[in-house]
Amino acid sequence: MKNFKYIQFIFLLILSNSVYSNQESIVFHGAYTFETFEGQRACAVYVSIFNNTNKDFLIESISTKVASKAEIHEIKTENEIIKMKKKENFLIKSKQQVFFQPGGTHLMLMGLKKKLDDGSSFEVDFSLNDGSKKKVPVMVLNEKLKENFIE
Ligand SMILES: [Cu+2]
Repeated sequence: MKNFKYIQFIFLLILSNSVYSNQESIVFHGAYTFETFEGQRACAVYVSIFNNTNKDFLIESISTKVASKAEIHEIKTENEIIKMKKKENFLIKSKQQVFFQPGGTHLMLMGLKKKLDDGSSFEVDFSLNDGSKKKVPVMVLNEKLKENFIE
């Protein structure tokens, strides 16, 4: 019990450092994807974005070393068919929180250059309209966890 409380405290500490104390910035937090199988060419990446600033940001492009192409996709239903559509850019308003998650808006990596292994990680670069670039670590999760995320 004592241990559990301690772990909780540590967790809150990490969370507060990485998200809430960054009052004057835009924070990309908790990015993840699922491990791929040999030969898999594309995968989706999910991330939470916190715009703690007083200005709007536009994500103009994304890139990563592990894939030849990276895009932002939104999910649209047309004639009862679910389709993924590329967004040319993505607006994050001042003080807005955005959650890319399974079943909704996501990053799509295409032309994967290698198999993504459970427990490994890689980086995705977000280019913003103010000229800055955010390097965001992406955790690769076990395939078996997928059913917990997608209903
Ligand atoms: Cu997609």
